[in-house]
Amino acid sequence: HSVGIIGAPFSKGQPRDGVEKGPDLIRSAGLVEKLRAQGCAVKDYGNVTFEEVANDEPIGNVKRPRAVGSANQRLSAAVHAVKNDGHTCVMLGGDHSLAIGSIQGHAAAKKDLSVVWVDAHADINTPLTSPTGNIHGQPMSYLIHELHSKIPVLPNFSWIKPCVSAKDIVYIGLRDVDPEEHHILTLLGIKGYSMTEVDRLGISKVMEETCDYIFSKVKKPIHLSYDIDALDPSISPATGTPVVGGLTYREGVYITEHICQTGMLSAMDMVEVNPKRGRTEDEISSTVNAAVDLIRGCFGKLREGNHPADYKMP
Ligand code: DIR
Ligand code: MN
Ligand code: MN
Ligand code: MN
Repeated sequence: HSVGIIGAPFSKGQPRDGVEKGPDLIRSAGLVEKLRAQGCAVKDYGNVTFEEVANDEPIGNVKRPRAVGSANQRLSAAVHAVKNDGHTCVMLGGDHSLAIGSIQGHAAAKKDLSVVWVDAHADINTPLTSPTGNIHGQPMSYLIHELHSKIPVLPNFSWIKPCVSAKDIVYIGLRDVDPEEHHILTLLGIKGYSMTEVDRLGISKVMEETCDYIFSKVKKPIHLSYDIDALDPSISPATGTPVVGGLTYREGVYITEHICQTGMLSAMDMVEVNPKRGRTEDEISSTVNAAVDLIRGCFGKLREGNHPADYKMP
């Protein structure tokens, strides 16, 4: 695997401080070294820098639209460049509003994508349905063709072009979906495996069905958007909006192993790791280590063990 890493230390898609520390914390846990040790070629592109936006007053109830729009435009260009260099892109967030730029930049390089969204939340509120006004609960709505007519004009958002079809999305891990979001998911017939389906089918069947579904016509490149709050808060408590009853560590890793073996992973996001939400050092390290392991699972780490193809026993 050839991996390009981009950090996006950005938190203004939601109200809690600390999530901007995610990228450097995940690197400090040895991400690059561990990926290299498992045989990946890794280029770290460093962190995207974001402009300070003054007077970023809400538009309707949408909070900090100018900062979020501008940050995502920069991220989009950075992801596009990593894809043009031929790497699988790993975007380290930051909050989940960054999926706007990550998916947009990915789509600019690879026009037909499928999106696998692993999250407790659907993040598909429109600016008009959002109960909180936080853009990290809205990124999918800006990206889906079928919702384009429902998106009002926002400052610094005019560069965004919808680039994903409702039929090319699969959700896994849902357990905190707003009524307005549930309506959108139903209306558009979006495929999803809530925690109820994970309980009913087991994670192996969920992944088998997910891949049958996204590969039913052509094998499109996969964008995996992984919100660390998909995992149960007993494993990843250091996140802004933890929800009980989440994926186990093993279910979370299984998703990455299965996506890896499709050979179609083209870009991924690892978002919402927030050290300031951990109450102890152990809570923080458990969350960060889980994020690292999920990324490693995407790039060939197997729990059964690995050895290099050219290994010679001494
Ligand atoms: C809620 C919470 N649905 C919202 N979303 C979160 O703000 O739209 N997403 N926490 O990660
Ligand atoms: Mn999310
Ligand atoms: Mn291009
Ligand atoms: Mn979430």
